[in-house]
Parts: sequence; C-alpha cells; structure tokens
Amino acid sequence: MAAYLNRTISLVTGQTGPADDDRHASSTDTIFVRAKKKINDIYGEIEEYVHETTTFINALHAEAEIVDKAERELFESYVYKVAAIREVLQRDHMKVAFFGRTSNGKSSVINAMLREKILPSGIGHTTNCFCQVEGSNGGEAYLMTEGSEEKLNVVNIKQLANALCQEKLCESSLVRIFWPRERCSLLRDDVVFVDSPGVDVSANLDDWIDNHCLNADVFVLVLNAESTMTRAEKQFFHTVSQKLSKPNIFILNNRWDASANEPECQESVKSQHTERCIDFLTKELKVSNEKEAAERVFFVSARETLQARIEEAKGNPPHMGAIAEGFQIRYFEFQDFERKFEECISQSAK
Ligand SMILES: Nc1nc2c(ncn2[C@@H]2O[C@H](COP(=O)(O)OP(=O)(O)OP(=O)(O)O)[C@@H](O)[C@H]2O)c(=O)[nH]1
Ligand SMILES: [Mg+2]
Repeated sequence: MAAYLNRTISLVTGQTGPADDDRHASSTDTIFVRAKKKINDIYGEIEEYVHETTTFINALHAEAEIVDKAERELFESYVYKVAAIREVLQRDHMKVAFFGRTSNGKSSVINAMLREKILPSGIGHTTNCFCQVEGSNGGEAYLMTEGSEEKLNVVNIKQLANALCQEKLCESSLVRIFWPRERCSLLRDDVVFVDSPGVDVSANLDDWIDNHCLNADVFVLVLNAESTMTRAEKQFFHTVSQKLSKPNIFILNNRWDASANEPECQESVKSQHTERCIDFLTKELKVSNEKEAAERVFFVSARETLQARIEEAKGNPPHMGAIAEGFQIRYFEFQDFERKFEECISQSAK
C-alpha cells in the first residue's frame, strides 16, 4: 500500500524522485488531498469491477457448475474487502487531539499550527471544555455548542473567549469552532484539531476518552519541559492505549524557551526528558519501537512559534520581538514536528 501511495503521488504530481525538504514542506498538503482523491477514484473503479465479476460468476454458476462454492465465496469476500477499504478512504477528515496538564500550552500549540491566535490561551485554567477547530467554507468564522444548530458569530479571539465563558459548558462537552479553511493549509486539508482542558482538572477522564478519543487519528501530548511528566498525564494515555490499539502519539516538550535561561543544564535536561518520553512510548505504553519513538519527541516553544508566524504574516522576519537565545533551533524543531505529523496523518489516511 505504501509503495502504491508513493506511486500514486508521483503520478498525480509528476514527481519521480524524492522531493527536497523545502518542496516537501510546501507541497505535502496538496499532495495529500490529491493523492487521497486519486486513490478514492481508483478504488471506486475496483469496486465496480469486483461487483461485475461476482455477478458474472454467480450467473455462470446458475447455468453450469464451472466455479465451485469456495471460489464463489472468495469472490464475494472481495466485495466486502473493497467496500471496507473505500469506507476508510472516504472519511472526510482526520482528527488530532491535544492533551496534557493545565497551562502546558495545548491551546498555544494549536494556535501555532494554525498560525493565528484562534483559541484562548493564558495563565491558570483557561480551556474549560473540549474545543474542536475545523475548516468552514465561504470565509465564515462561527461556533456551535453541543445540541444546538445555532451559529454563534465569532470575529475575534476575545469574542470567542467570552462566548466560551458565557455558555457555562460542562468540561467534557464539545464546542465546534469553524474557521475559514483558506486561512490555514491544515484546515483546508480537513484536519480537525481538538483542544482539551488539563488532564489534571478532571475526574471524568473515562468519559473524555469515550466521547472524544475513540475516533482520533493522532494524539499530541503537550508537556511542560520545565517540569516532568506527571502521573495524571501518564494515566490518561495508559487508558487511551488500553481502549485503542497502538494510538499514534506525539510528545511535545513545550516551553523549551525557558531552558535558554539555564544553558549549563540544557543538554542534560533534554537527554533526561528524551529518555523518559521514549521509555514511556516504548516500555510503558508499548505503542512504538525505540526508533519510531525517537521520531515522536520534540522540544519546542509554541509561544515563540506563534509569535514568529504572526510576524512573518506581517512581512517581518520571524525573530522580531523579544525572543530568547536558540530560537531558530526551536523554530526548526516545531517545523520538524509538523512535517512528521503530516506524514503520520497521510499514513493514517491509507
Ligand atoms: N514561555 C512560554 N510560555 C508559553 C509557551 N506556550 C504557552 N505558553 C504560555 O503558557 C500559558 C498557558 O498556555 P495555554 O496555551 O493557555 O495552556 P493550556 O495547556 O491550553 O492550558 P489550559 O487551557 O488551562 O489547560 C500562556 O500564558 C501561554 O502564553 C511556551 O512555549 N513558552
Ligand atoms: Mg487551553
């Protein structure tokens, strides 16, 4: 299947060799959507052929016993197999859910990926229910609460934060935020982002998992690099991985800009965190091997990345503003995370 997808990508895009990194970063989104459409079309044709063949074989059997029962059953089983593959391929969005302790920067990471301050972020317990950001058509921005069809208009972050406070929502309820898809390539590609309250503020983690996690394609655990992974964060992912087989998990050690204040211990802290994160994925959750796990752990600063992207959008260099030593390395690492994330999303779509 992987070779098939690669071949399809080169067919669709006309690329025959591996693309260089820059081209890859700028074209992955469109390749993903176009390859998905092409594969859908091909499987549509395969479904028709399989269907026609089975009808033909069954008609033949009615006239003369040329094909035995086992062979007929085999042909019929292909109908179901192709239908199952088509069902997976036709899913119209990929869902990524962000978890971690309060104030670790979950909402900031989503904002950085979307290149705009969409979700409220701030000190203290900020996100008080599940917030799903998805693309809207026609340039409209609005939100919808659970059980209501009413579109509440949102023009800016302040209004959104107010609307979320006024709604008096329970922590496991869901608010859907529709944001113009042309404003972010990931929204254009039907990636849906789910922000959550801190895992340390709820006693209803099982409900959260049943209501919001079972259909997630990718999970991002946002940690605070200034401290260490907590029991609540570990427990949450233990439960997720009991309910889902081998969930795709990325770990972001966020607020890594804080390490710039203590350069003398930066490397030792980084290797300590890396080892713990890899052990967590490989030995505790058993969701990946050492090599895969090493590709899933990142040291980033969501705040800096968002700030840099807002400056870039204004035509300024990304390092404008008060940015700590080592910003470029952290910025590259965030981009590296996004590239691996997009690869993972493309794999899950297969
Ligand atoms: N220094 C630094 N501060 C950050 C970073 N990311 C987020 N923050 C700040 O940390 C505070 C909390 O960030 P949020 O994004 O609201 O954190 P959260 O995990 O969504 O928190 P809750 O919604 O309360 O669960 C905000 O004041 C952010 O500006 C970072 O990488 N570095
Ligand atoms: Mg938040």
